Amino acid sequence: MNILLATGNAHKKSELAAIFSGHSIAIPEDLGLPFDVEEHGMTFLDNSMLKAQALWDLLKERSIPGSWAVIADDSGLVVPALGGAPGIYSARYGSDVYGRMLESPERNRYLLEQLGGITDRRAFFVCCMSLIKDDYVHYTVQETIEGTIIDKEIGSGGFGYDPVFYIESYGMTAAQLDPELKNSISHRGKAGKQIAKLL
Ligand code: ITT
Repeated sequence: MNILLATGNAHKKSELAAIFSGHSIAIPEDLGLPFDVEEHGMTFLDNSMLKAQALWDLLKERSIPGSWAVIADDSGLVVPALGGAPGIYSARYGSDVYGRMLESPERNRYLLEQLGGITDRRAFFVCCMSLIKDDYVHYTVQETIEGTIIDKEIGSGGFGYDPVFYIESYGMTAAQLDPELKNSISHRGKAGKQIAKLL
């Protein structure tokens, strides 16, 4: 099946391409589609469905030939000791303070500053993934992976908050995991597996 991913994040694309390896994967850029949707929802669910619907509408509006399924993923890091932050604002965390989008290492430093003096380091990643196969055939699943936030970045794999997200049962950060292993246990990997079954 042809799958169009509602993302501009290259790391997500490569993780999702591995999860949906039996299918042909494209992102809007590959089809020359100008896809930039404002994520104004209040939950991962809102934003995931909003991105999927916006891309589905665009696909139809442009009459792109072929039979397509659209998949969107809204994800982020939730830290209970910070009241759930960065949560749905994970990609933009700290940008209100700095007046610009931060690079991942800067964002991780900002997160560690916010956690200064806090001993409860529990955190989890959330991934809400939506599939649209037809105007009236929509599916959404949401998954998590638990970990703790450590005081410095370790590892060079993955992306975003992976270097500060430590997974107890593997004794390493998400950035130290082999990509295949990350995909088999992560929030995105678990959600993707459910969506793959629905495909
Ligand atoms: P798209 O909306 O274009 O897909 P995005 O990066 O803006 O790309 P989100 O709105 O879903 O995606 O924001 C997710 C942010 O949460 C992402 O930029 C990372 O900072 C963080 N994040 C999500 N999944 C992650 C993972 O597996 N590892 C590390 N950080 C992750």
